[in-house]
Amino acid sequence: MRKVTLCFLIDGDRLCLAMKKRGFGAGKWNGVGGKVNEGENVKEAAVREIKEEIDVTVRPRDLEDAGNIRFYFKERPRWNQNVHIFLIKKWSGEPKETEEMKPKWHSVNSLPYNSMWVDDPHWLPKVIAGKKIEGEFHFTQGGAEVEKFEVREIA
Ligand code: 6U4
Repeated sequence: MRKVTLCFLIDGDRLCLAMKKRGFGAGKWNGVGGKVNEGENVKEAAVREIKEEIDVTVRPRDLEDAGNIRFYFKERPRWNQNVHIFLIKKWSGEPKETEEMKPKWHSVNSLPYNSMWVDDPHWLPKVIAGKKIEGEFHFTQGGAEVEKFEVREIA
């Protein structure tokens, strides 16, 4: 299964989400991340994607492991992915728009869930609250509908 990263910068009660401008999940507000390349570990991949997608520099030790979720797409098993989630409280630089993503700070109390992946309301509040999670979601309709899911708090 594809191994990918998903990273959230958090500053008090503000969360940085980025609008994906192209590719998988285009048009959605999301965390920052992408595929883990050959020869990279998950944290190296996260650091690279954050730099490429919003031009922010993060040290590997400042990536807080918030757990992982496996996403299964019924009609498109090639999209199945194991997403490693990181919460980040320390970084350098201000998020900037790139060819791939347009970042924006959002209040954690009013996140744009209608323009996010449909699974996010089921687990993102836990991650923001500092919980570590493990879960899985089974999608139909190419990711538009959740058929069944489970999210467990593991720390
Ligand atoms: P391309 O193919 O160029 O778009 P890349 O930018 O590396 O590649 P991709 O597809 O590898 O992006 O990564 C997908 C991103 O979307 C990862 O950060 C994980 C995230 N993601 C995938 N499914 C998600 C879901 N159901 N809910 C969610 N984020 C998801 O919140």
